[in-house]
Amino acid sequence: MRLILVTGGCGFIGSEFIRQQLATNPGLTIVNLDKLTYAGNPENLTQLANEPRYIFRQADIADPDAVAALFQEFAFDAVVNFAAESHVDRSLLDSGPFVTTNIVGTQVLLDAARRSKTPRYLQVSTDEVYGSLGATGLFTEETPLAPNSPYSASKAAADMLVRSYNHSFGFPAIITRCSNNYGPYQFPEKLLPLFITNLFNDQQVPVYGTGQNVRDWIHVADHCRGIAAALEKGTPGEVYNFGGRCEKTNLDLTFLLLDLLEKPRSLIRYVADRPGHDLRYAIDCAKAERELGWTPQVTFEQGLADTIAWYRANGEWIDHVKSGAYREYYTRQYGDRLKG
Ligand code: NAD
Ligand code: TDX
Repeated sequence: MRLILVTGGCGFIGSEFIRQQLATNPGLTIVNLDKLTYAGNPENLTQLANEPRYIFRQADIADPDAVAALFQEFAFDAVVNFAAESHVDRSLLDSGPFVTTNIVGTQVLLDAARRSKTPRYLQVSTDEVYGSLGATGLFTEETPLAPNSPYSASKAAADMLVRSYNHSFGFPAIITRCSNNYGPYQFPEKLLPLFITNLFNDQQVPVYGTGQNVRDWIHVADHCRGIAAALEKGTPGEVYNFGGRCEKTNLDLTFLLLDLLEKPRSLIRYVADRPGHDLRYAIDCAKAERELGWTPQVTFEQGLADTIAWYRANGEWIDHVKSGAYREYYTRQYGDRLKG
């Protein structure tokens, strides 16, 4: 592939994908279409400022005219759709932007790609579309969709649209569903960067409920290698799950962070639970391993140590991100439940 459209490339995972794929594929050019919402940060890609194989366009994936113009300008070999409203807590405060970007935006992209006969389309989805697991079992690609939050409902709706375009029109689309990502450049509204950056400043960390919810952690570089493998080797119409085989309760993860950062457990603040909080996510990624030749490579121990080191070395990035709009969200989400 020579020319790929990446949407949402200024976010956490999209920016990793762009950095990784340009570094490993010398013949590849990437066009990044991003609206630059609160989560889209051009600073995530400053290292590509002088890279001729990287082209940026600011636009909304839900704007049919802007998207059509882009497909007129370029003949893409593939589209990888990362662009989304991605935070569950924000979807509980206001689901409108989730419906517009995640559902309508996907429909606009699908139509533009179908009209242009783009040979490959990859929808970056999430394990949250499967709902919640009990104490045992794993999500497979056959697990029925049962989304529980407005965020996951909007991602599941997008997946259904992608599925229908493949089924009805033979449109060559693939869906990938991944578990919780961690790594550098993650916006500090998500658990790990929020807790790491709060603890740097001896601020409290808000654990929802009793902290017994389980997430399956995967390093963002492994997720992006999986997406690249699915793009190259995946079968249109298929779904591929990616996970890290790394289940942790939120409380155990919090204890681990406190130990690594040498902070006292008194900084934990148990706050009211997230409404509808999914108990457990865990992925069976055997299909991706079997059919794509992919497997997660980064151990959680190493990945977490590297992630903490990255945030320690990038105080300026954190200061810029934790600016005015972030403070407004933080106050709205956590109110006076936290000190410091
Ligand atoms: P993010 O919130 O860090 O980044 C989202 C990016 O999309 C930002 O750059 C933002 O500006 C852009 N964007 C938002 N609305 C847009 C619009 N209407 N038009 C164009 N651009 C728009 O998200 P992330 O964590 O990098 O997640 C990327 C994708 O991966 C999402 O689709 C998400 O559902 C999926 N995913 C995330 C995780 C995770 O753990 N973070 C796990 C599985 C799947
Ligand atoms: O302050 C917090 N306290 C807390 O206990 C936050 C922000 C989270 N949590 C809990 C909720 C979850 O059980 O930590 C866990 C992880 O929360 P998030 O980081 O918000 O991630 P999650 O809701 O699991 O969703 C993530 O993984 C799947 C991403 O945000 C999604 O985009 C992805 O699809």
